Amino acid sequence: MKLTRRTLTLAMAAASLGALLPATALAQKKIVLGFSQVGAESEWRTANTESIKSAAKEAGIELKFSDAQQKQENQIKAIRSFIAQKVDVIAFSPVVESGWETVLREAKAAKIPVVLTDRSVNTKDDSLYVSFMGSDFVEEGRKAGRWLVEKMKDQKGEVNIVELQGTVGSAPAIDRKKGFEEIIKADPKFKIIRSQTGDFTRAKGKEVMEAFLKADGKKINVLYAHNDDMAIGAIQAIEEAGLKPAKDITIISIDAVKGAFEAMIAGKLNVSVECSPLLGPQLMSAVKDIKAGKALPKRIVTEETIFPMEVAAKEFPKRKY
Ligand code: GZL
Repeated sequence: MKLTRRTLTLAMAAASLGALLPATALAQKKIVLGFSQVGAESEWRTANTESIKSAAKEAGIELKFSDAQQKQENQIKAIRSFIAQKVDVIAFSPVVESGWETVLREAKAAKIPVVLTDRSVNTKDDSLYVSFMGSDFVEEGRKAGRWLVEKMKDQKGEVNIVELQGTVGSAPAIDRKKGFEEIIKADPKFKIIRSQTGDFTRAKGKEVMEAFLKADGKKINVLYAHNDDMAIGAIQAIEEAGLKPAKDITIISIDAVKGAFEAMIAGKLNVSVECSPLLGPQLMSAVKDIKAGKALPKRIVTEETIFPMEVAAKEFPKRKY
């Protein structure tokens, strides 16, 4: 490129300006995101955490990450710490729906925008958060119910269902129950004879299923588990009771994590409704939009499907979580 006198002058001016400004001012200041995660209770959660951490790295966003070990008080503490550190944006997956308004008002007073991911909160004041991105848990419950109604359409007698609920008070537990019951109530042959929380974990899912089997063993036709981890724990209990999972007891679950595909391929789980944990890239894009002053939709719904055991082997190699 031929250097004209003008180009040379401009280049020298830029160089001298650069020498005047501290290097940091020249480098784009990194966006700082404070993220409070529910915990590490399930395969789904582990995949969700991985998605958030890798997407932050990819996006060049500084991530301050906190694991609340499924305790709301730890999430509130983490959010207050992010406020004190004056992060640019706060995001979190609320372990339960209620009890957030005070701390969200503190974030609002500090002028720090908040994004809800995965789960939502109960609040009348939706100015307390910019956007909620995640699955439609009611629809996930409906998908589970519709699959069961279709599977049992020729069944004449009663269909006795036991239900392993997710964490008490959490949006997925409340809404997955609601959606499932909305569908099965159309036919009185479907009866939920027992329903108890397994807190989304394998260990608790196994423990509660052992109690269900002890109380109602032979009467149980169907298990509806709000996530795969509890279903996998329950499968162990069913086998230890001398019964065949997915044959003696039809098993319906939600998440579609790797463990669910392995169980379906082994013929031990009938179906898993997809609930994608891969929210990281969408969250980082939202964070950048917020910093750029762009408006965000209040609700961003994750697109999902359902995987019956018949397609598991074909679909498994394509799965990303
Ligand atoms: C759903 C998520 C739930 C998963 C569980 O989006 O909040 O929490 O279904 C996880 O596996 O523990």
